[in-house]
Amino acid sequence: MPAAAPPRSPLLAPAHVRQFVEEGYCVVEGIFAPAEVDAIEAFFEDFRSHGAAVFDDGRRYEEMDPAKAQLRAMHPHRHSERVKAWGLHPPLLGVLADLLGRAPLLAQTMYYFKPPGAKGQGMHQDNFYLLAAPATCIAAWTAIDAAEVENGCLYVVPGSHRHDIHCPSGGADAWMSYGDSHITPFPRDARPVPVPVPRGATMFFGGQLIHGSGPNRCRDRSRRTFIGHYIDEASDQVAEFYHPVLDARGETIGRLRMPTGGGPCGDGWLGATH
Ligand SMILES: O=C(O)CCC(=O)C(=O)O
Repeated sequence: MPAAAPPRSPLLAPAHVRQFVEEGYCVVEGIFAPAEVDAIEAFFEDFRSHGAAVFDDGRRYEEMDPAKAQLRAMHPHRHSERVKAWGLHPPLLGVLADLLGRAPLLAQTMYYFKPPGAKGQGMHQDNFYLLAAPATCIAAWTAIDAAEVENGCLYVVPGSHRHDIHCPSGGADAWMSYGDSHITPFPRDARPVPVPVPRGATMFFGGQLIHGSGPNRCRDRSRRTFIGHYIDEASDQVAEFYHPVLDARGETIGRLRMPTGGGPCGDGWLGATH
């Protein structure tokens, strides 16, 4: 992580970099133009209505959560050039490069529909799953609906990006029990704060930051989000689920290893996905 070096992206103010370095996250506006946000929304609404047919390779697309009524699409960039282009959107990669201090590589995309009544996601750290090393990973989380407490925005523990990975230890989530959390019980000194994100803005957070989301308590408002997870070009490994990893041109990075000896929490968690 850079020591608050002056950002090169015109979208990133020094205050964003400071917040990212000190608290582990920041919210940046204007990475996707309003028409691009509309296009992302329209693509995934089409998917909701018509299913896998909207992807370039149609029926080969596998939904992760069919039983949960398409709560999310997993790795859609592997099946659509349009989604890949959104995941590799140059202004997005520019901000990621500033925050990482190195070129980002795309490891994962997701689209969350999070309709009214959907549960949230338990508290976790992304690099527990990605196992990127020696550098960690980073998320770019773009709100398609304004995300607020009522519709289930993210909660984060500011400063927890400096923590090591918390290994699962069993027991109930002492903060809020929804979704699956690998952080059980919740660390005593952790104080989660909600992070509202306006439509079209992008929240960035580091791979060690403890985060999760609340349920969508709205009757008629979704909390849709387009998410990319990236590793830094200095990484030499990432978990199997995230291969193939792509560079800015969409080319596969062939040199990355898949960890085989287990992460900091041992072999039993290898292959866990969030
Ligand atoms: O959007 C959410 O509710 C959870 C997303 C998340 O945990 C992530 O992108 O790492």
